Amino acid sequence: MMNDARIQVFEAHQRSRGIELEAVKQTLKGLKIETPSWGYGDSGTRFKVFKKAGVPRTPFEKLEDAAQVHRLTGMSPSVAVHIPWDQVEDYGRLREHAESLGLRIGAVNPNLFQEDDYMFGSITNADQSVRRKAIDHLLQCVEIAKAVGSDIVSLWLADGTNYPGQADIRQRKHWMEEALRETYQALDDDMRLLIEYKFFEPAFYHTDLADWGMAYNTALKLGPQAEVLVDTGHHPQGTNVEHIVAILLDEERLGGFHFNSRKYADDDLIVGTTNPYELFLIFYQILAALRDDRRPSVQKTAQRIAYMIDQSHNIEPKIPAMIRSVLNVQTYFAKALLIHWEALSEAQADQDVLRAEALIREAFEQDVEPLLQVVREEMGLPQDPMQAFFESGYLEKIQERGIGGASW
Ligand code: LRH
Ligand code: MN
Repeated sequence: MMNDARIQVFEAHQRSRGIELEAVKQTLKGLKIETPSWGYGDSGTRFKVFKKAGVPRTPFEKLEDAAQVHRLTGMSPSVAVHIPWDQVEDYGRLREHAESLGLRIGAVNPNLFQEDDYMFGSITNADQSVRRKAIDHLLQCVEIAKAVGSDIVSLWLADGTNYPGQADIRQRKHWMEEALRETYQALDDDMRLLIEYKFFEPAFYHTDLADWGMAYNTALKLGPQAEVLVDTGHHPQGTNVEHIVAILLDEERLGGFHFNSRKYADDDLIVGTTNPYELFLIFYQILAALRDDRRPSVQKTAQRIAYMIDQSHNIEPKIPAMIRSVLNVQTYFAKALLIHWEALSEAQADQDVLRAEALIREAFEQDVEPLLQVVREEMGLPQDPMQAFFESGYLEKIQERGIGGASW
């Protein structure tokens, strides 16, 4: 356990900053971050997929690896699945296996980007039979979500074109909306359809769902169970992602995140490793919305955001990379919880620009390690989840799986 002195210094300092630590700890204990089944498999770039020993060979083994992350961090009780990467005979058995590991199946992700038929698009394809095939896959994923007890279908469309003139962009939009309407109508009342946008790749001229505005417009047209998913790697350089988050929150259409980080394009690197301040500022906007008693429906939207990791660990050991990711999200969420909100609203009211900026940066600069240690202690979790993993012998045990596990 970290020496009490350091924790007492931290607690005294936060009290002097006017921070209510008990409330902060409660909020931190409630933070849940879903991990992606595909983050445990082999993955790579168009240049190379490096095969590693011990990689899970089945969706069942992916759940077993995910269970290690939850056991050690206490924050990842659900796993997102991708169909057909996680296709199984009996989804009831997959659900039971998850529950036997203390997990639940989270977002179900359809895959409309790996069939040859989708070369010119899936639900936007000019060929009606291809659109029908794609819609049937979406409807199958809605049924899989019901079978595994999931309330989220999370859709990313790779659809787009590579050259001007290649296709009728507006006609594709109508085919897309028609297909999503049919999918939306298949949802149960407690389910949500999350719409993920991306400004390019694999299409290199136009992408049918390229930015938050197109996803938001589509969600509005579908209905209240349709929301936007923000993948932090899907924006052009220079985009103010936390601004988009604030707008989608205020419009009550922010449904979830795919957290990762990037330096150039959709690099899918470990979240918080290249631009931690952006991650912190995203949580600043979310916590500001959570505290906004003037707008209870915005608070409700902020309370049910689905926090998910979406990364490809091309060279990193998979499970440690996932533990690192969850701990990074926890760290920057904790820093945002240490914002002095009263002082901030005073500075904003006084239009005291430098004071306001300082209050935000100051929270980012807080060392939250003592706080995280106390929270882990109170949750009965190891002080250093990463060290605990390496000492668990689990990595050695899974080497028996050999090389050639699941990859996407
Ligand atoms: C697309 C994406 C999408 C997933 C895939 C694994 O870039 O972010 O969320 O389906 O990665
Ligand atoms: Mn994503």
